[in-house]
Amino acid sequence: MNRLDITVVGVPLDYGQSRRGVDMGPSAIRYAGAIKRLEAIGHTLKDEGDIQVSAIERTDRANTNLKNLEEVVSATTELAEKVAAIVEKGEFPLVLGGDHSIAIGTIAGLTSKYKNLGVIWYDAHADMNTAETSPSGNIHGMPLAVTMGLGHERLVNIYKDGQKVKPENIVIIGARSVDPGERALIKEKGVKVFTMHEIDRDGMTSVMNEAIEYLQSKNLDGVHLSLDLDGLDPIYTPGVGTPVQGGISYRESHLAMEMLEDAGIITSAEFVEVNPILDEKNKTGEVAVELMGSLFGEKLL
Ligand code: HAR
Ligand code: MN
Ligand code: MN
Ligand code: MN
Repeated sequence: MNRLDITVVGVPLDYGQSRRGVDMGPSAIRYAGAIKRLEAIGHTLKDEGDIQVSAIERTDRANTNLKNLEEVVSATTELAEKVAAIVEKGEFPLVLGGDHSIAIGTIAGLTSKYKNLGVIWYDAHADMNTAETSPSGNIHGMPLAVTMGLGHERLVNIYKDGQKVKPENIVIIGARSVDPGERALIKEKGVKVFTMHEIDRDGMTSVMNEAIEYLQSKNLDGVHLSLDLDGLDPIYTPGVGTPVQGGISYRESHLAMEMLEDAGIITSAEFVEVNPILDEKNKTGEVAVELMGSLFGEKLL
């Protein structure tokens, strides 16, 4: 990989879902050595610290079934502005979560530079619920719908109004827990999904080749990797709030990252859902950093 100017932003947000603790994710990932690991590859790192998130949940609830909407709107708005400033300087944004609702802000900010952005969503879940279809009211189950312009208007209009990414520019990898409303939306919008079935049947090499070729056919000016650590099997990443067994393996995940690096298509990344309270001695934070190593060009030999 070319040497990159990587700018790190942490988002200690845990209000997009119901289990506290994922707000400590950015610390856990830093503590696992993210900055030094990427510097050792030859990249230049700048850590801009964390977005401000209130430690105290608001009690004046907005009139909606979406949990903690105000907190999520304020953190993702600040994040979007930060990410926009980073890409405008020609730097590579590396965002540390936080729950997956933060992707609403990351992706919104990316659109200040990228006018035809692709997204790889590495996740056990599709995160394509809207307020109407969500079984939980948890906003971390909604960010991919929001980036397509679907869902609560406060979320859809963060940073700028409406759709940020075209549905046909999205690839989901690792899905194995998809709600009925999400399934309908995937079909209706034509989102490309590689479930665990395709990974089992065809192997990760074939899935990644197909995913990369698919995105390369779309005339994109950038591709964002949104990696939810629950995409991996919980035996490798136990420190996540919504584990789903039967997931992507540790080696398959390294391979996926290495193939993305070889393809040279990734222009921004985020690593989300690391919850140290649920983790075993920061194992999940460490896996996040190891995968970053492969994504940013670390070689075994
Ligand atoms: N689909 C379920 C919901 O909407 C669970 C979503 C869990 N999401 C994440 N992010 N952990 O992938 O509530
Ligand atoms: Mn908190
Ligand atoms: Mn997710
Ligand atoms: Mn998930």
